[in-house]
Amino acid sequence: MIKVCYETSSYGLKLKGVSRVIDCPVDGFEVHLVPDAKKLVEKAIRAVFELSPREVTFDSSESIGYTHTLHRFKVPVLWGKYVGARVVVAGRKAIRVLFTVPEGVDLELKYRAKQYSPEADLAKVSDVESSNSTRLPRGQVYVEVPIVYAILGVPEINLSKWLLRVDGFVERQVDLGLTDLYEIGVESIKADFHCVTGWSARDLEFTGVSTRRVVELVKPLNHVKWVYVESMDGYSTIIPYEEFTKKGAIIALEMNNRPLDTLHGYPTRLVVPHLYGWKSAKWVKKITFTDVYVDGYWESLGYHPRGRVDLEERFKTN
Ligand SMILES: Nc1nc2c(c(=O)[nH]1)N[C@H]1C(S)=C(S)[C@@H](COP(=O)(O)O)O[C@H]1N2
Ligand SMILES: [Mo]
Repeated sequence: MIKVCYETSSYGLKLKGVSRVIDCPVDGFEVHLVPDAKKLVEKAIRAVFELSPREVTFDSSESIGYTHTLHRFKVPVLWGKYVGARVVVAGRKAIRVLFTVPEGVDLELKYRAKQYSPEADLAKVSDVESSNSTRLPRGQVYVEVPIVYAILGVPEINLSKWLLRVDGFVERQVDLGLTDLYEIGVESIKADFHCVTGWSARDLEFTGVSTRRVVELVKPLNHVKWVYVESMDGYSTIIPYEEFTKKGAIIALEMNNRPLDTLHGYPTRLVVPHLYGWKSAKWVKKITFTDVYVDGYWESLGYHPRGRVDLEERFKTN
């Protein structure tokens, strides 16, 4: 049922009091309803931790697209603290169970956790080209306006101190203010926006500096494979270099011809329309070109390293 577990974490989760995530792909466990998922959590805990759980309590369920469901549970441990458990279900099969271990809880694992490596999840090739088609992608429903998310809260912005840093394996590292960004040259794109939870917003217009323009400016070195993006609120995400530089990807300064409003990421956010929305980090402060894969906030909770909408890459599969 569980052959391997990965240990991971991310800065944003640490801000939420989670010190590490134990993420285990699951094979051959059917989940129809919440009680099945609860059984899986109880089994998995015994398989993974040196811990015999007391009452596992149900927290909430959420549908992710048409095909996926997420069930959340709480597993009380000592001192009134609890380990969070998440069961990811695709159709009727559990595909992952993840445990979020809080700061100050030192749980022994029954084996050595491994490091997730994204290669297998990226290898899935397809003849479907990433397209900006106006058709509704599989598993999505239209909403009138994009739903605002701020999983780590809305940061306070002091524009006089704000600079966007672009660094890592580049020929020229830069720090850019808002006027620098406008001077580099802005353009507008029109695109649909797709959140992995299943909603899509149509025909949003974003104005800003294309990621291709940024790449021309800093000149990433040949061995760059990943782009790690950090936000002022502590949020982070990671994008394959190849996807980051695709046409349509933009460091947005405006949405629908007005400066981004605070809730949508002022002063700048990334928008990569062909990837699920969590890759489009708001309140961006740093973009780092790198050769290694590291989980960002949602990737550390089992979400896909690439997140292409046309391939329905919602969760990791390995
Ligand atoms: N800093 C930050 N960026 C973020 C998020 C967040 O919580 N914090 N949520 C992501 C998710 S899951 C989605 S779907 C989009 C939503 O964009 P919106 O809030 O502008 O609608 O922002 C993404 N960028
Ligand atoms: Mo999202």
